[in-house]
Amino acid sequence: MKKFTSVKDVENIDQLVLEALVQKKYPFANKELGKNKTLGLVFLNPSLRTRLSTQRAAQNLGMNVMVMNLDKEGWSIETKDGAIMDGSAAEHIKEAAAVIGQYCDIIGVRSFPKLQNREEDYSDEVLNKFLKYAGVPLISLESATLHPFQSLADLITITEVWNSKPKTVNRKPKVVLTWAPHPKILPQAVPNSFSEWMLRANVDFVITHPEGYELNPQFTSLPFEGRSGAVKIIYNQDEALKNADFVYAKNWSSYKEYGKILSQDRNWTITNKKMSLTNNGKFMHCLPVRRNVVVADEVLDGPNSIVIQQAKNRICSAQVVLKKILENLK
Ligand code: SN0
Repeated sequence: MKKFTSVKDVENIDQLVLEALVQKKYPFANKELGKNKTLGLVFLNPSLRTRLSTQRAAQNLGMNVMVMNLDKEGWSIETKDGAIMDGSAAEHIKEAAAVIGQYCDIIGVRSFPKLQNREEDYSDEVLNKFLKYAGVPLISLESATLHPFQSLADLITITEVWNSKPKTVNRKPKVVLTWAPHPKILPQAVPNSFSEWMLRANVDFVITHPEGYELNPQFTSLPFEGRSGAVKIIYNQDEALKNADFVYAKNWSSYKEYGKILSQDRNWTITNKKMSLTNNGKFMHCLPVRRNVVVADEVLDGPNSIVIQQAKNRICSAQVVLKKILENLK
């Protein structure tokens, strides 16, 4: 593997999940692989799970790690080509990325969208300029449009839980991604990414959201090799939740009316009553989560919540990808 910015960088996702589960079982089996190699993690936005799990994964592989909160600790960065830099930005991304590339063997970058201009956000400028100028393999720690490590951890978790069921269950799991209310304007990266991974996974995938929250069709309706393609979108949440094996809740702001909050409807909050419509479904969320807005305490604290297992799987998700990139460096 040369980079990890989307599911498209993965040759075989089922194989990657199996290898991740091997990394989870034997976390120190490859601790010589990363010897004398350095991972640089560059954050332009806050992080808890991504920062710590990626660091832990790199350490398990014997790597050194450097972390920089570029937004708070670095020079303020200019990203536009041809900019006349007589304002507040002191350094252009061309030099910043190239210099960090001199210090690191692999670079991870987190950069959220501004949610003001759709074209600008969907050009994923920071990620793509790091790709262009860093000169070393790049991993996305959540870009303006995608969060591939999260989606890989989600698929690992679904696989683990589903495979632990008695072998008499011989069908695909039904996975429902549901929009949920939130007080703030949030990116579409997590749902975009979850959708593009679920489209390629061996699951029945449904998305439910109020009208106007349709995601960029680029991530929900791509037809491709061997699998059928389009995501089922159901606007009635109760109907969508029927017989779900996994309920993945997440808020996002509108893609159509870009960056807008179109609904704050608390009828979309995931409660025990909503979960009772499912097939004893498991509750998932990428975290951080707003309790009693996105999901009721009773669900999050209940026996069917697998959010902590999901967060734990961020380690083997990052570790399997770093392992594949390190193997390719040699
Ligand atoms: C981010 C998002 O993309 O939705 C990161 C998720 C992994 N979440 C938030 O920014 C939540 C912020 C909040 O105030 O709840």
